[in-house]
Amino acid sequence: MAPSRMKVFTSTLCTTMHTPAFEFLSGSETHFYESPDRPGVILKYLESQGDAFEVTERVEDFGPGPIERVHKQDFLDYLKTAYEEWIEEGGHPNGVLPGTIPHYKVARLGKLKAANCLAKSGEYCFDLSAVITKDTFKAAWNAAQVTLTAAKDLVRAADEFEQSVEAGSATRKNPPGLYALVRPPGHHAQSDICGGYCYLNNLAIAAQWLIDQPGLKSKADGGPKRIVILDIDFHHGNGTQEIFYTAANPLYTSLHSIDDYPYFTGSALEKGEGEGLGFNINIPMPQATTNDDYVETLDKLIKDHVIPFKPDYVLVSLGVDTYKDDPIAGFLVTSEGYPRIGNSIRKIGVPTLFVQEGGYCIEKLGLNVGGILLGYMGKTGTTL
Ligand code: Q9C
Ligand code: ZN
Repeated sequence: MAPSRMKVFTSTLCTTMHTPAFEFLSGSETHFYESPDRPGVILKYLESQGDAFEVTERVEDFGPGPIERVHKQDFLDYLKTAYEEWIEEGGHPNGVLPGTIPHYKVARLGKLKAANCLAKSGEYCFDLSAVITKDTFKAAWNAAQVTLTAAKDLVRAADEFEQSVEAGSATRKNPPGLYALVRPPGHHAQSDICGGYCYLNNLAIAAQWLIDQPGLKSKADGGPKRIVILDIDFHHGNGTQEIFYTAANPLYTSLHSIDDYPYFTGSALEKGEGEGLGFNINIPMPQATTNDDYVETLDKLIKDHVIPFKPDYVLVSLGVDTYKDDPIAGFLVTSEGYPRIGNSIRKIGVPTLFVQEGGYCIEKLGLNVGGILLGYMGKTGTTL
């Protein structure tokens, strides 16, 4: 039997606590696009889809260990205390925002140490879109814990699936899927720098945790579980790339716009280093990419790289800022395209955890995220 309901892991302890007042877009001050309203509209859509989804607010506490495996201690200490220090120094209660970022043509990092929070805010953040508000650290921490809770359930679901396949009651055509509905997002957060609405890299933390579990062995080679990260957010996941750049597992793959944010990463020439060489695959696409172009490119990536890696799990950085009306992006994917994308991911035939990243067209956010998840389940949305 194919699993008929997809489990959705979420918690208001992450989704509503982080509330920056504004951001800058092309030189003007605007509302914060990565809005606390985003998870609510997604949930509302998922709950309108008959009984396709099962929402749980259960969050397990994995402690700091799995987060410290991915992020550096000095960065975590900074994130935890930044807001308080900022206020003590006389910073605006809106939150921590760098004024000076140590540009590579200026900085001599290591020789000069940031003396106060205003200086550190530049050292630990690469752009102006990751304001640290009063509860940002707690929200990001809880988002990581929710994602870890989902990752642990992925292990259970995958084991159950394997047994069902052996017993002949399930086929590899319908692998189980799970969804971590979290914010703030994670894929721009590197090991020791935040940016792009991201503070802690939820998906990277979950991937490393899965690889680290001593009792979990890969079906392919008996080593640690093999993971493919499929990053389908419009923007390149510079954070996830950096975190795993020298590792042969997970395999990081990304489809993204080459002409857009974060501008200085995401080239196809970035292939990984050392043991990681060949295990970082960037597929930049032009602005105005359409459904057909996107699905064709995704299918080729899956055939050429994802399936040959023999993953035990697939972790998807799920962004729907590829949508044609996204206010900060530039692709032309439509709401009809998302079920096709989900269907392509289903055809990998491997248990998959979807982790929420970007997507800023609030009106269609539920429909588009839901489209991917329903497409993965071999269903289509009722209100397409
Ligand atoms: N013209 C995510 O989707 N602002 N982050 C860029 C673009 C920051 C996107 C302005 C965009 C961050 C998770
Ligand atoms: Zn994005």
